[in-house]
Amino acid sequence: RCPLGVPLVPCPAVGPLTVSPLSPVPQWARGQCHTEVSPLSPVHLGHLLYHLHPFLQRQQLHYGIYVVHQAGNSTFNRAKLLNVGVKEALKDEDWDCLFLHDVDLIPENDHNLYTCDPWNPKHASVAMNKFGYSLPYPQYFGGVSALTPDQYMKINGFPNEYWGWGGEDDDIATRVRLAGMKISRPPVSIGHYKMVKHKSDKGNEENPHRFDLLVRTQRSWTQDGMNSLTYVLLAKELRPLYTNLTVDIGRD
Ligand code: NGS
Repeated sequence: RCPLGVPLVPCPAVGPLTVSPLSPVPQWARGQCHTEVSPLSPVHLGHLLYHLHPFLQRQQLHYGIYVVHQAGNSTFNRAKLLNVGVKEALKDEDWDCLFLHDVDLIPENDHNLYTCDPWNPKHASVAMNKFGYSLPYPQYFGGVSALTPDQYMKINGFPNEYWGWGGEDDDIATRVRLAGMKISRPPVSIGHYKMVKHKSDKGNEENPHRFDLLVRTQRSWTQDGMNSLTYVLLAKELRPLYTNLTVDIGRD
């Protein structure tokens, strides 16, 4: 597990990267957060930061990156870690855009602007190398997304109840629809991402309950999300290249 976890990058072991894929959250131009989450090694975070800082600087954005680490050995919970990254990032600054970013995805095109669509939640990672640079299915919302704080609260944030791999991104796509919005996307020629290879993550095994949870989204989304988020922040360190959050989010 990573010794820490986001722009929300979630990392097992010490906590999440709310980039986390847990995540550190990069934020820019008067407010954008990057969050990534995922149970990945510090090597992935190093790669991401190496590419992301110059990328965001070329776009002349004011930003911050928050990496969210999931403390302990409980099953990974990407979406909850991202909620934590957002909550903590918004305590620091009045960010106007939140990027929720997996730690293993590197943007490949400078025209992929890390800004929010003022009208609709944006799905940025529309063309990943692992899917042959196309969407795997029309409603896919995984990888990298961007919402204004208003949009994030309108969908009640991300679900807290998906422990393990899969389904949470589909739940989020459903929330967007149920909240009366649409998914906005950059052109496929622009939303290119390279996934840094890794084996399947220990502590992030397939969630066997994900299909049961997904059929309940319509009933659960107003009760499960930012308005029900609980966690214990174990550490918040301002490092030179990112803010590192280590959080106890409980267990399944
Ligand atoms: C779907 C998953 C999503 C996942 C997507 C891509 O089947 O959470 O595959 O997965 N939905 C469910 O399991 C319900 S990937 O190829 O990146 O491992 O994001």
